[in-house]
Amino acid sequence: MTIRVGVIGTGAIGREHIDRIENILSGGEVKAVTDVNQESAYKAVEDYNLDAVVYPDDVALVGDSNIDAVFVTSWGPAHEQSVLLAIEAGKYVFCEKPLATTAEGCMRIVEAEQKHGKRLVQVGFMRRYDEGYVQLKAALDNNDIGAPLMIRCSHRNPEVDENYKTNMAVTETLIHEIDALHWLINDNYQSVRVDFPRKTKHSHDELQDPQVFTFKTRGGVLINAEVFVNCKYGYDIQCEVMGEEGIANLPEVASVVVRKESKLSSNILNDWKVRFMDAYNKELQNFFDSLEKEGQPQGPTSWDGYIAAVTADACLQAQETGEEVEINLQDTPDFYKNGAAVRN
Ligand code: NAI
Ligand code: ISE
Repeated sequence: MTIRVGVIGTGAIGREHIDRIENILSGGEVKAVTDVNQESAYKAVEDYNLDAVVYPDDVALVGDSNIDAVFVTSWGPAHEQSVLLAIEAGKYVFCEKPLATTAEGCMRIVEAEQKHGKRLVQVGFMRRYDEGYVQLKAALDNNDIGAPLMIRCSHRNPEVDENYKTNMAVTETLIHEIDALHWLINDNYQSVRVDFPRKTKHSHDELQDPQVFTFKTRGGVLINAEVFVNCKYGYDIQCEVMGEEGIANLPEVASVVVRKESKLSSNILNDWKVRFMDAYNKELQNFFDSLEKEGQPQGPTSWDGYIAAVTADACLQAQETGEEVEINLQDTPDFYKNGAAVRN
């Protein structure tokens, strides 16, 4: 079975996903594209030699009866509308993060999906497919280091452009940690506060950088998550879990270690596209395979998108107020209980 895909948003990650669907993965084929920048949509068709229709907007693309699954890779504020349209049309959806930019928006999607009666949506939290995170989770699930007590993690980008503002450290960047960490330890967040160390000279007026978020979970784990998006030296994702019996670290990306001229050195990656390439491939292959085998996606759910949005909203409030902010999730509907990591 080949899943016929329509892509909404042919920017950076839209093109990356088109490339992997067409050239790396099996089980999918891009048959339609759209972008508010129509030139970009036509260029994607040309660059990837697609046998695909270019539509003027998401309404027209979703209405195409030859499309089985919709990939939502437009910018965040446009996601909710496209996902709701796709659910209404009964199409499968792969939606890049964020599922929607507010918790209310995510809840509208959750409600629409439940009304449809079957899971249709997978959210692009690709770290759950990264080999390092998979190994770290297996060690924790296997009780290798006993009960987790503390987590220290970092999300560092070499630099960001001038449009990147303080709030985007949460909505664009920390959102990956927000999803990955509660999944790693099967726990939910209770509160968050944020501290702002001295600002790097490499930032600009509207971006406080770095930022340190401190979460408490319902199970009592303390999480210290640093976001530093002008760190200059590379793209670096770190995670250390301290347990009652030992410590488990996210593995470093494999890189040759060179001893030369009195120096010991190895490379650090510079680009998220490269760091998580295998994870993106696996998440999308899993999406296609699940549709074929199970008739519904098995990856991160709309409920995971909702958890991330509620938590992100609390982080934004913590940024603005300087206070510790409670994170209040609604109870998980039965519909999502097999897919979401839950401890209510
Ligand atoms: P981008 O700015 O390169 O591309 C977004 C594209 O969407 C642009 O071509 C824009 O014209 C188009 N667009 C905006 N509104 C639209 C609408 N209503 N209908 C159709 N097209 C529309 O951005 P990028 O980096 O590709 O990010 C896209 C999404 O993917 C964002 O939500 C971002 O957070 C997410 N993302 C996820 C990553 C991950 O690691 N999972 C990595 C990078 C981005
Ligand atoms: C980008 O939007 C992503 O989603 C990447 O995965 C992330 O690591 C990067 O920091 C974001 O800017």
